[in-house]
Amino acid sequence: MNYETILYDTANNVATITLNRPESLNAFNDPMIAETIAAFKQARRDAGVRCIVLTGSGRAFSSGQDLKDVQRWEGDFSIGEHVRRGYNGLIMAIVTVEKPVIAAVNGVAAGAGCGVALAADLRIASHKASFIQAFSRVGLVPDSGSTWTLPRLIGYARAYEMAITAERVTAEKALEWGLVNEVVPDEQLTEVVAAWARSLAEGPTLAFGLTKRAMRRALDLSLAEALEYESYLQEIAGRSQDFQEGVRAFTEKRDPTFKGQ
Ligand code: LHQ
Repeated sequence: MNYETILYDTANNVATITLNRPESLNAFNDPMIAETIAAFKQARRDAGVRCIVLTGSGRAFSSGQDLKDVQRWEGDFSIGEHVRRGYNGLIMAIVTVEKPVIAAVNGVAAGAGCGVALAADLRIASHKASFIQAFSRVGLVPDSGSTWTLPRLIGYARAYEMAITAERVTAEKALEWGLVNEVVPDEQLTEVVAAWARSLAEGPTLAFGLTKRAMRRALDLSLAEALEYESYLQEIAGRSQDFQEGVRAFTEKRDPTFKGQ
């Protein structure tokens, strides 16, 4: 597939999606929203892809909605429909793909760009990264799932503070708050993310995908319902080649070779 606003690359069972509008700090215009959704669908369909990395080109992860596009919107333009048709689909594409998604946060993630980073399963941040719930700077409410993800990740008070102050949260603060999994020196980000992605792509990726489904679903379930859903998914994982291989490797005292099947 040919993309104009993003880069899509696969190597070693890892798909890397790079937001590629560096002149606007990777602001989302309509084509970039559509192409990022298409890229996640492409990665979902490709059985050879066992881990997905999302990052930005240049010095930013993403500055959110392209505000220069906004100025061209006509009077009766529906922002609600724009969000419904665009960002909602993008967030759902990220959270429903049953493969681990790593956001390699290379710089600022603002507004919808922050929401997109928060939708990933893991966030590895450069020490130059920062997170800004910039929506209120332009008189809007958080979208792109931020009202759902942010309080779950860092608690209500901090989430609300980020939303109403729209202040920059540094990578170090984000680590302290549990917003990111790891912070690394900028020059090591690519290497550290590649090591994470390689390790995940060599893992029992069927189980990783089912784990994502279970944990995301459990956020809305009672304990009794979650226990039942775990049993259901364990039935599936327990029939996988990876389970057989894992047990065999343990008894043979060697490292397992997982196929994600
Ligand atoms: C940009 C942008 C940008 C265009 C930097 N657009 N060009 C949903 C539905 C409908 C409507 C609206 O929104 C939403 C959801 C949202 O995402 S709302 C939040 C939208 N985003 C923002 O409010 C963030 C705007 N950007 C900034 O506050 C700053 O650029 C940050 C803090 C991200 C980075 O600051 P600096 O490092 O100082 O960079 P800069 O401001 O100098 O930007 C560099 C260039 O990028 C500059 O262009 P220029 O031609 O002057 O060099 C900016 O105009 C451009 N740019 N963000 N969102």
